[in-house]
Amino acid sequence: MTALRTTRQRQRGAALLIAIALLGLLAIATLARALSSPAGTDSELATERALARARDALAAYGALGNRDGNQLNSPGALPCPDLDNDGTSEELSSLCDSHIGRLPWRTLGMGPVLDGAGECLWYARSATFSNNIPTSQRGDSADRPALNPATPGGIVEVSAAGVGPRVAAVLIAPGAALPGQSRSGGFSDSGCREGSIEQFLEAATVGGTAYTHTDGLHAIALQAHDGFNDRVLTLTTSRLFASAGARVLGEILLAAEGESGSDGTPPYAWWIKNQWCAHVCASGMQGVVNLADGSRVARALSVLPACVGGCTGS
Ligand SMILES: [Ca+2]
Ligand SMILES: [Ca+2]
Repeated sequence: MTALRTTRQRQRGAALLIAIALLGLLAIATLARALSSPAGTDSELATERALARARDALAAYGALGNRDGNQLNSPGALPCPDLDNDGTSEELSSLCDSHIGRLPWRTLGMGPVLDGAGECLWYARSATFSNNIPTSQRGDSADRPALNPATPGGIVEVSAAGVGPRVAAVLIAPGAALPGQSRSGGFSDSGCREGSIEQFLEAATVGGTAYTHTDGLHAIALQAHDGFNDRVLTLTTSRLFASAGARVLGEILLAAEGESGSDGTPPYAWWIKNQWCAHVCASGMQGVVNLADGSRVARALSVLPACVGGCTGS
């Protein structure tokens, strides 16, 4: 009898150990699953982070107007999107036949920029902000205006409240493929899935009017719903020229330091063609660039170009 009782106790002990082991495995599996598939908020955070990184890089690029840091392009000019999915901008005018495409992350000096669904960002710029427009032709026509803080953006922001302000550019996170959309299973050399723009970006209706991302003319800021899951972050003209204006003030300083007797007039075509003299003013010992949203960029400068006037109200 004693031997039988001992055997039963051993069996119960073994069963208990197995149960504990199974519970442990279940806990490990649950933890692993939680870590490998982020919750909705983590995915959304990844998307917001990608959009913000891309916007900062775009504004920085726009401050120089080109990748090489030379003086050929206008401060504030934005690159052509990547239209053939290799990560680089179509920089030659003859190859840039659209103002919407994928973010040219190689040209911006970034690695691949992915949203929370693992998709590459898209990007649209205002046609008038194109750095495919030669500086020598700026100010010659309505579609090639002088590029400065007063130049209006060409992309219309759309929210649930309706049509909003115009912006210089928009970054778009496409999100996961929706029913009816088909994207390649693999990735190209750029790290982005292949597929036409309609396979990534959608349209939405606000107040009875349909707006679409695929035309590159709208920035639709709406919550995801059936048939629409794009997320956007806009680059306003003020945010763009906060960087580009700082560069212009820096160029005045460099010109003044570089040549004895100089009044700081930058010796480049972009200064004249983009009418910067009318967009820099003097406030005490500071050079100031006023931005469209009422904010301003200022820098202490010992001299300012002779054509620069005093700031209104200072
Ligand atoms: Ca390309
Ligand atoms: Ca989408």
